[in-house]
Amino acid sequence: MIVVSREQSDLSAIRSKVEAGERLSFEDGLYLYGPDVPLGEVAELANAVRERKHGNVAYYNINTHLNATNVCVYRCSFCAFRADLRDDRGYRMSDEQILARGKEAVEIGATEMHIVGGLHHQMKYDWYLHLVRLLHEAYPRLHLKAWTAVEIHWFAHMTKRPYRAILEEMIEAGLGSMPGGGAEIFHPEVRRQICEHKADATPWIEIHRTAHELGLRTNATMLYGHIENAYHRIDHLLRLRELQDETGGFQTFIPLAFHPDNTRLDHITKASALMDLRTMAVSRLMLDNFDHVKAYWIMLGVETAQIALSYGADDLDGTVRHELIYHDAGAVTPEALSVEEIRRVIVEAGREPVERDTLYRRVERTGIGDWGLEAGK
Ligand code: V47
Repeated sequence: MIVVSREQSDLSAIRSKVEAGERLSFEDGLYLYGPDVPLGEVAELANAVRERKHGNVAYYNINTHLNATNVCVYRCSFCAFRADLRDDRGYRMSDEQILARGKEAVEIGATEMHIVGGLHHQMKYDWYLHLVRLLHEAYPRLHLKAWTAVEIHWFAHMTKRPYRAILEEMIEAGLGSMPGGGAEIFHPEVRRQICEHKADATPWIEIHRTAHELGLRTNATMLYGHIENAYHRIDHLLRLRELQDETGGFQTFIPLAFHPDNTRLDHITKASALMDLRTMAVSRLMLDNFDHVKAYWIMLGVETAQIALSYGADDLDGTVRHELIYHDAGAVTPEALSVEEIRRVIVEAGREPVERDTLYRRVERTGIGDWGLEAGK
């Protein structure tokens, strides 16, 4: 339960708490979003926490995306990626196409494939399970970070089986971890307006709790810059912090700025870079029990992501290939960065680039496809 007290916040009290490693309250979070607090001050505090946890290191990985279908039963108002069953834009990949993506991933030296997609009206759970098994059997070293809690909820609904049974079967087929999507904004006031029918906060949290109990590491996201306000954002962060206290299973938090193009919310102006940076910094400060905060360059743009490395973020996600969700919604970032480019972005920001695998183990490389984990990891 989120406790809201009558405590008054001010910046010097917040600074003392951050310096002493004490936890910030709901009111502190709201205050940090308020007009009285200069962004530079929030950044300084977030950067202190980031450097306490990670020194000067900034992480990246070599990764690729697979969205095996965009056909989706849900109609989230913020989504430009989904298509109807009979839409010309609708697609579903064949086994050959999926395997070709796996082959390409291994050839470019990727350690991770991020797999999410639509909830196809006609495809049964077995297709989604088969897809994981197919890729894992062909490319066992490729870590499959797959399915949001919304997808797991849909599989459980289709099969009338518990989340645990679905997750156990997916792990057996080759699932390595879960991405943090589908969280959007947990507060029902917002959620019922932007994604009314899909899994709400309770199953999202329960599925991540179950995944953590089964030893899966997962991520968490927050979609901001649409109809929500600071109250909803802090509520969202504290619900995540509460589950992390209980399980410790989250690895990374990723704030995601809403991109309005081609969505039903296209009248909304995209959040400014200042709002992106404040959200990054406030997230770092509120989520004291999360190891990592990611500046997803695809969503932020390379320049803002680079600056975010001094606003609380310690990770840029990866080189990325075949990203569709943001590019369909108007993102103008490149389709991929080369390893040289992502390392340069980090070095230019004054940080030390470290290649990691999905579980944040350091990767050592002697060639593109020739990689191993640092000794002892
Ligand atoms: O859940 C969808 C968001 C998420 C739009 O775990 C949109 O490492 C902005 O979760 N504008 C999917 N956002 C992406 C995601 C993610 C990304 C990178 C890394 C990780 C990770 C996870 O994208 C969705 C939704 O919140 N989204 N449409 C849009 N128009």
